[in-house]
Order: sequence, then C-alpha cells, then structure tokens
Amino acid sequence: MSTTHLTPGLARATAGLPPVAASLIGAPTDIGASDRGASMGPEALRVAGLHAALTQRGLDVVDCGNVSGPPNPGLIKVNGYRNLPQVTAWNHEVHDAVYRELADHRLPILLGGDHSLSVGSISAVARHCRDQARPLRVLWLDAHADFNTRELSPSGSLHGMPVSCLCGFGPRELLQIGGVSPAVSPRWVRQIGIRSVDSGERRFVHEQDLDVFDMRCIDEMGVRKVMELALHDMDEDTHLHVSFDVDCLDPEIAPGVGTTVPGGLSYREAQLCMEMIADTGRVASLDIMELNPALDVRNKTAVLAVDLVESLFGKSTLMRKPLAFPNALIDT
Ligand SMILES: [Mn+2]
Repeated sequence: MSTTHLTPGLARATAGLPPVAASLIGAPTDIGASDRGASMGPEALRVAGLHAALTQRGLDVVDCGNVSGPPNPGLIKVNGYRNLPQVTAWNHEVHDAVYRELADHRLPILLGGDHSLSVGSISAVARHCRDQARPLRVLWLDAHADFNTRELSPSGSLHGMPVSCLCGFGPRELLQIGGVSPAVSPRWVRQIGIRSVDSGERRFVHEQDLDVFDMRCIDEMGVRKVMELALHDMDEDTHLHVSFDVDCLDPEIAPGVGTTVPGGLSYREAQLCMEMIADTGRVASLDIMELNPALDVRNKTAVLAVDLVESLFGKSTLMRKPLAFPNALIDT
C-alpha cells in the first residue's frame, strides 16, 4: 500500500510533497445535545492552540470561522425528536461547508458542537467520495454507539442518532442532506471505545451488523489489535474519516463533556489509537465533537483533544523512528 498521497505533516515535507491543506470549520451549537455548553467547543479548541499545533505538524491550515444556525430553543421532544428543525438547519450549513472544502482539495476539520452535526459532515464526505468513486471508512471514536432512533431514544436528543441517520434510519429531513440515503453503509463504520448503549439500541446495532470495538474488546485485546482490525481493509484510495467524540476518553482525563461515562480510553490508549490511525496515512477528514467547556476544568479537555489531534496527524510522543511499512504490523 502506498502512503504517499496522504502522508501526514512533516513526513511530506521531507519527501518533497506539498503540505496537506486543512480547513477548520466551527459549528458552535449544542442543538442536538441534552446538556447545554458544547456550543462553546470550537472556541475552546482554538484557545487550546489547535491552529498552531496543526501548523507545527506541517499542515497548511486555514480557519474558516464558524458556520451559523438558529439558537437552541431548548424544547422538549416533538414527534420523538428534540429541536429537529434547528438540527436540520445546522446540519445543512455544516454539510455545505465541509463539502466545499473537500471539493477544494482541503481536509475539513469540524469543530463541534454536539455530535448530531456529524450527519452534516459525514454526508458531505460520503457525497465527495461518491463524486470521486473512492471507498469510505468511518472511524467513530465514542462512548456511545449514537445509533438510536425515535422509537428507541428516551430523550429524543439527536446527538444520540447520527450514525443511524447516516445509515438511513431517522427523520426524512436529516436523511435527505447530501442527496442519497443511506449516506453510508454500516459496513464502512468502525466504532471504538463504546461503553454505553441502550438495550434497544444494542439490538439494532447487532441487526445492522455494525463493527463495534467496545471497551471490553479493548480490555481483552488491547488497542493495538483492535486498531489493526478496525483499519485492516483499506486500500490506497480509501478516504478515512475520523469522528472523534471527546467522551470516548476516560472522564478522569477528559471531564469537559456532557455525557461522561466511566471506564473510557486512558491517555496512552488514546495516543496509540491516534498514532495507529496516523500510520495509515489515510485521514482525509475529521470531526472533533462534544467538547463542553462549561463542564471542563481550566480547558484541560480541549488541550488534551488538541494533543491527540496532533498525534492523529503524525506527532509521536515516543522515540521510535517512523515505520517504513506501517502495515507490517498487521497480521502479526
Ligand atoms: Mn457521540
């Protein structure tokens, strides 16, 4: 497998390749969440130095500012969904911004915002991949499967439903974004770090045959084996989208999220996860979601998220020389 066209950051400069062009897109809303505060996530990531950190990695970074949408009316659920018209409006904005940057050969980085906005970003990525006839893989790093439906969700909050929406189950308004539904096949999705799933949701995940590497998998196999399995079937043309819900991390190290669940990824596990994704050289779009500064402690969760995103773009915390053949790890 050649890793030249998306070789991350500084390795590209060494190889005489032009820098990866990346675009930051803020989506300051908590419209799909149950708790307020994720609307401040984009600014907290900027304050934590995301732009400079990516520039340091050798990326050519432009901050596109924020997309905008309706305020959060904080309504109770109507027909099974909370704030559906507003969630739809925000997702159209996100879709258009992400699609525009992809069409411009840039790597979009969505700064959430709650996780419902990944309907907009991933539908844009899927549309781009259809345009280019490229295979798509989605790595979903999260404490939750986000595979709820109106019938299964007690709260009706749409941040618990983006994966099901993308796979074709959900309100028509959200399924239509991007023109084709389902936008992605469950077979393209790999979920990592899961540890909180409602019982009806679990049944539905099994029915749809999603590849889920929950925390027990990570306990039993370790991050290395899990990531080898999750990343094994990409070819040189594959577009890899990473949807990073900060709540995949253990709340001890990442308290700044609305829906903390104990028993998440440790610092080293999360680093290894990001470093192994970086080793593939395939990351072509990213969401950083659910950061909630109202619940954070001196912005430490944002700083940690930036640290992990640096690893995702090739910064190693360790001493080892870069692997000439990262895939040599696979099959061992
Ligand atoms: Mn999520």
